[in-house]
Amino acid sequence: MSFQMSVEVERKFLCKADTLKTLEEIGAACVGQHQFQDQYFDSINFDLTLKDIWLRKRKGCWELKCPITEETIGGQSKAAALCTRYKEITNLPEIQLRVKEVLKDVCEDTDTSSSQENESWLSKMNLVCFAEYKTVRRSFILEEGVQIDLDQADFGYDVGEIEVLVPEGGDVQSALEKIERTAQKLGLTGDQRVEGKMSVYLKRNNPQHYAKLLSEHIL
Ligand code: V4E
Repeated sequence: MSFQMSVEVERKFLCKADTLKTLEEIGAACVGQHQFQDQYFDSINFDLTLKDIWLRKRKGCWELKCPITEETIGGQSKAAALCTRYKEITNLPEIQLRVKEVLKDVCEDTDTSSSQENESWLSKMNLVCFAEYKTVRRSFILEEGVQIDLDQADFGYDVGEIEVLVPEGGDVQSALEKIERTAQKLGLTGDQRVEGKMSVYLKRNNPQHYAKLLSEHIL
């Protein structure tokens, strides 16, 4: 059986007053604006996120982001260090299998095979929603496969991201190069990773878990 799986390579950046003007000047095409709500789920002891595994529901669809293991991150360039790479899984049975595998020590063995249509699998696996927010996103395309999103989260945080989706087994290195080229065109100069929405959300709403994720080098 084959599952939809890709690697999302992404660099976040701070939105400035002139970011929209710069996007226009470099010829980025606006491909639309939409709003969505994200709900993130974990066990009450945060067994998933403490392993850098992020389970969310967006627009009625389930998504799981997991760290990639294949690539050696050590010795990477400064530009590559500013990017995150996560495996993105969108097939619900595959998501359930992976979550079950991570939670196997803290959760009874549950049969989730009949839980596709409803959300009973969440309670069977003792998963609860720990973060919920809405985002207004404006998306732009610069070169083929390179998307730039400007996000406004409803809790008062704006952030941009340059994103390339690499199909499984595809060329992550070339994605990193595309992101670096785009960052240069946008005039991004900082050499610090920029915080994502979740980081800021947890800092404000669950400082204890935020501190734990920081100390485990997950955020
Ligand atoms: C992977 C991750 C989290 C899940 C949310 O991922 P993110 O890409 O930040 O969300 P969003 O809304 O932009 O999703 P998209 O539409 O691009 O799929 S929450 C924290 N992480 C880890 C993480 C990290 N350690 N550092 C940075 C800069 N980002 C994310």
